[in-house]
Amino acid sequence: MMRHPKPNPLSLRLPRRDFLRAAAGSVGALYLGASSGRGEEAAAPGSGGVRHMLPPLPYPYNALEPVIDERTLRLHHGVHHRGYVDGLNKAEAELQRARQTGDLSLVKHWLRETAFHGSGHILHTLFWENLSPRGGEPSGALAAAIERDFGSLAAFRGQMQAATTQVEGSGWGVLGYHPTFASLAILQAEKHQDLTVWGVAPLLVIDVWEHAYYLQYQNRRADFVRGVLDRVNWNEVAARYERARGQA
Ligand code: MN3
Repeated sequence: MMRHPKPNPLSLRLPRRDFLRAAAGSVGALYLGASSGRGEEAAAPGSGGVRHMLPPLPYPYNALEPVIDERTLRLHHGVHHRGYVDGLNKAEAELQRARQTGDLSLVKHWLRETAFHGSGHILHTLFWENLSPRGGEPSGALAAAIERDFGSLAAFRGQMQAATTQVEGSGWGVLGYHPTFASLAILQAEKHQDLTVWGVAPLLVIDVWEHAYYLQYQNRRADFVRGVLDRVNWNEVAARYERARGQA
């Protein structure tokens, strides 16, 4: 199997720490055994860059009791999270097949699957790593940023508690850093994704709201997109790619 020398920006850097400790009871250990150590494995060229793997938990299944009991955590990690990993690999394989055969009719469907399972995989991986048996309080630059952007740790906790509790239906509460605004932000995510994959750095965007093309192209959106793709500033895209790789 070929390995990419550089990590794909989409890939997760999953530390090998605690691997041995977690391996005994871990479903993920079976997958990690053959991997590069990131928990994601380089795949053949053209296939999307990585074959995704279920990372082992960074602690034993009973380590979070009584907040999360062992039965719940085994099911959540070993069945639900694994479902997202498998679904993401399947969607990326189908997209590869579409590129190879030229039958692009189901791209919308497989991108929806990519967004759903990709965001599920990323958010669950973060969730496991965000937790520890002991808990604690933020310190240093993060504590200062929380104070600056929310007023106090207590005020942050209040808003995070409300935002997460008030998610409509299934979803997530998220504390994020917004690089454009250089500030922290609390977000809600419904389901996992809303057609994004969390953690992606945008490199090239194309506006297809009607105001972007309708005066000139009316309903011929495809002609507009084709024209835009002929006018891309690839130097700018490459510069963004370099910056995004530096952040990974
Ligand atoms: Mn879940």
